[in-house]
Amino acid sequence: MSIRTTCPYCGVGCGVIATPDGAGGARIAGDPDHPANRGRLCSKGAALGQTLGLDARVLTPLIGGQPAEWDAALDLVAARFAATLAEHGPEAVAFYLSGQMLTEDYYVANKLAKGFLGTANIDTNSRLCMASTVAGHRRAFGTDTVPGIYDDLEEADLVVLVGSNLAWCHPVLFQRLSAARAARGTRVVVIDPRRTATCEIADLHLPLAPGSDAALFNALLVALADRGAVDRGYVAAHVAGFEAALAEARASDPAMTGLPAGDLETFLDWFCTTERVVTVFSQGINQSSSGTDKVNAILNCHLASGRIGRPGMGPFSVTGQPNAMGGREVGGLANMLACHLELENPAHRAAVQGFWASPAMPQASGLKAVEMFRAVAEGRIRALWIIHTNPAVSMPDAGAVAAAIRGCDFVVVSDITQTDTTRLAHVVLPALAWGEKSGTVTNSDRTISRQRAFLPAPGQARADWRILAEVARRMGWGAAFGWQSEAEVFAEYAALSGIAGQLGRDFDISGLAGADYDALPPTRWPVGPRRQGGRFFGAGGFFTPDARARMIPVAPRPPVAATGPRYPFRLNTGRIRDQWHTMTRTGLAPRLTQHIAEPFVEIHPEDAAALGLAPATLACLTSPEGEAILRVAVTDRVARGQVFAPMHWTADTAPTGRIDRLVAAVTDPVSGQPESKAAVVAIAPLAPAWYGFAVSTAPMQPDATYWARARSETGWRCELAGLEAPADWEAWARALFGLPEAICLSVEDRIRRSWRLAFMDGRRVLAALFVAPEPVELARNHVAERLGAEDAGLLAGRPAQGVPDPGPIVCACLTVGLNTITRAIATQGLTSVEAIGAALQAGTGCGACRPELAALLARRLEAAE
Ligand SMILES: Nc1nc2c(c(=O)[nH]1)N[C@H]1C(S)=C(S)[C@@H](COP(=O)(O)OP(=O)(O)OC[C@H]3O[C@@H](n4cnc5c(=O)[nH]c(N)nc54)[C@H](O)[C@@H]3O)O[C@H]1N2
Ligand SMILES: Nc1nc2c(c(=O)[nH]1)N[C@H]1C(S)=C(S)[C@@H](COP(=O)(O)OP(=O)(O)OC[C@H]3O[C@@H](n4cnc5c(=O)[nH]c(N)nc54)[C@H](O)[C@@H]3O)O[C@H]1N2
Ligand code: SF4
Ligand SMILES: [Mo]
Repeated sequence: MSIRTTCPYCGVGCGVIATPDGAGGARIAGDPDHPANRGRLCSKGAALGQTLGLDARVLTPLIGGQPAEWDAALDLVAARFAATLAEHGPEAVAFYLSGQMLTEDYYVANKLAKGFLGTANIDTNSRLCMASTVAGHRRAFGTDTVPGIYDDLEEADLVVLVGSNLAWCHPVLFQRLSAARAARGTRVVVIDPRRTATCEIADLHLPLAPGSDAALFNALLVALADRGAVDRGYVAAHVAGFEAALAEARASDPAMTGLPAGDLETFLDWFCTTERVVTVFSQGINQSSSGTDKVNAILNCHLASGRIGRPGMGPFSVTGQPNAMGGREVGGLANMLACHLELENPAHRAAVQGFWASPAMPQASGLKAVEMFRAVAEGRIRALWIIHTNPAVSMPDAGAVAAAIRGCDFVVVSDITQTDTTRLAHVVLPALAWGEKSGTVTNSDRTISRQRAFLPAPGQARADWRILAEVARRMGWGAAFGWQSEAEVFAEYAALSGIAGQLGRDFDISGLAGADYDALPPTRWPVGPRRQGGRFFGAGGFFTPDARARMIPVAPRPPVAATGPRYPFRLNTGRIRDQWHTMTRTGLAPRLTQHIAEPFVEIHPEDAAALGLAPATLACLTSPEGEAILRVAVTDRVARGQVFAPMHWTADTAPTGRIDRLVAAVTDPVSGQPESKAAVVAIAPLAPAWYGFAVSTAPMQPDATYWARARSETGWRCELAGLEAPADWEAWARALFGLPEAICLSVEDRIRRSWRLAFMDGRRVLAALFVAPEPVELARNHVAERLGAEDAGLLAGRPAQGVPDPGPIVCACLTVGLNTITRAIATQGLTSVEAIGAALQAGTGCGACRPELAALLARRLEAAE
């Protein structure tokens, strides 16, 4: 039987239809009836079926790393939190949560912390993600309200993407925008220091200087004013602060952006002369020491031009995590209460406390993520519960954060698998994963969708909210935490939102309090007596005392860390197409590691030449905080003086690739959001004595200076490098593979000083290692596929003559390789992405690789000219 549910990855919130196969797996398809995706899925969503296995799961509670009974674990957690509370007060306990928790989980955690433990020290990874948008929205609108809906992207004539790599991070929205552009000629502007895959549909790319967005949007505000594009009527009726914001904008210097005058002018002209404009913004804006101001600089332009809350118009913050929006609604952040009520507003506080009949409520905001881990390090927080997030990897200054967690008196982590963070915990609690748990999430356009279980609960795993409620019961609050199902939790939350609605807040879903939870279709809030769904603010009605929006004067500020002789490069960080954050789930899908299988740093060709960095060698990056070793990707997609590295690798997958070890814990003064996109680093070549590539049917824990491992269809693959070559390669390889007895076939090439070793059990190849003094060149996917074969043909490193090597996989959905595509372009004379699709099917799945296909075509045409 098929079950309708929602994708657990990005904030697009695509509907998924899962059909269990009865053996623990499921067939996954896009839900044609879900308004977010209408049947589409991206490569990550489509590969969800490959992530359902149980072999990597934690399926019993662990105390001190040893399996334990639930009762023992829960008693211990309750006792330690109670003791810490009694001895050191509510400031000494803390929760660190996640925008990936379901709304019901979030509601219960928040009720326990704020209402019963009486601590406001409950913050979430949304602090690293959406906090600047939340703060910007609240300053401008009075509440954290996203005015628009997804349809606006299709109804706009101009879409400006600022600090958003939509093609890779919100692929289904990217597809919707691409289709609209093809159909009606929507203009697209991409504002990003880097030429990303998203630029493939850009009519204009503005590679502005890192962190200079506020100067750009100030220039836009001035242009709107000087060219008659201000909506005087809207401003007069619904906006306050126009003159002050404009005066401050006039004082700032557009030259800060470093953009060519002609390109800047084109942007200003397009924006001023187009009524239907949507400005999409994401982490290039939020993750900045001036993120809140940047958000307001964008909102200012939409408020001044009155282009907000009408079809095809508005500022549009796209959320990252599947329930980033739900977490904001339910009050996950240290300064919020549920339903967009404010912790520091006495009337709001009293309303929530009354509704919960709670014994204790904090009077002031708690510690925000970066401050929270500082307090952990300083021993001010002595009991910490981390749920559904991996801060030892994803927090800035991650080395210090890991040390703080390790040093804390008592740490509980709820997760589904072992991570860099669980390994530091006293107690690990096994949670139900996607497909097993049930609840609701809210996507970027305020649509609430159900996640539904379609698999049985494995082992002893339990739903996150039930674990929290069990601890609350053990602390003596059973009556307030006595729900029997997530439907009951949701109903309580919906009822509370009715009170918020009465208090004049935007978030009211009281209309869903009695709804049929099981059958709940995707529903956009609000759903209350005052209003239903739709857009906000087209006719004003802001949630400020005078119902007017506020324009905020913004003085642009550069990133806090300045580059200089010691750290000459600006390090930008972010995401890749086929991996999700710390890879605990996407890393299980072999199909998703075929696109990019190891951590890398993108560097401009001239910088690479000056540093003596050849493509595919390794570079050592050093910041004031730490060090990393990354594969060198030479590309002019980044500007000179700037480098880009992804955030996904961990101690588990590539210990020297943990990028947040380099990022300083510098934050925005208003939102507390860290500046994850503007670290400073020095770069030097690493000079390994050898490079290696290994495949094995079993996981490898190499003893090498550099390694990065990933799953393959047949087992594992691993990139390696070392500063000193072992004396005996065969012995070293045996230790690496744990194969002391296997038969070894080895080939030494004395001229190239390279080694190839295969290990067999008499019949099948179990493992192979390739070593060379320079980066090993071979057909990696081919070698990985041949593992397990009954001959050692894989030692050739590439397919036999006459059998073409598909090369690195470009289209993850249909597994089509680079070589196959370039060959077909050349031999079949293909000239369009559609023609490639017709010939090879590449790009016809999720479409996320279409920008790459277009780039291959462009390169081919260039070469032909
Ligand atoms: N494949 C994939 N998709 C994801 C995720 C994932 O892990 N993998 N994670 C999800 C989550 S939680 C989030 S928050 C979103 C993030 O989605 P995005 O924000 O789109 O992704 P990022 O790669 O973090 O950063 C976006 C861009 O900001 C640019 N940038 C850096 N500095 C500046 C600047 O000063 N100004 C401007 N204008 N741009 C700048 C970077 O070059 C980068 O291309 O993605 C979501 N979707
Ligand atoms: N340098 C740099 N750092 C960044 C960013 C950046 O752009 N650059 N981006 C930041 C942003 S926007 C974000 S959102 C964060 C993301 O960073 P994290 O939240 O730390 O990353 P995830 O890998 O998504 O962690 C989710 C964890 O939840 C676990 N999990 C999965 N399902 C369940 C479940 O049902 N229950 C429980 N209890 N656990 C579960 C997973 O195994 C995993 O360990 O990273 C931030 N860090
Ligand atoms: S775009 Fe991809 S990752 Fe995001 S919700 Fe849809 S299928 Fe999931
Ligand atoms: Mo995020």
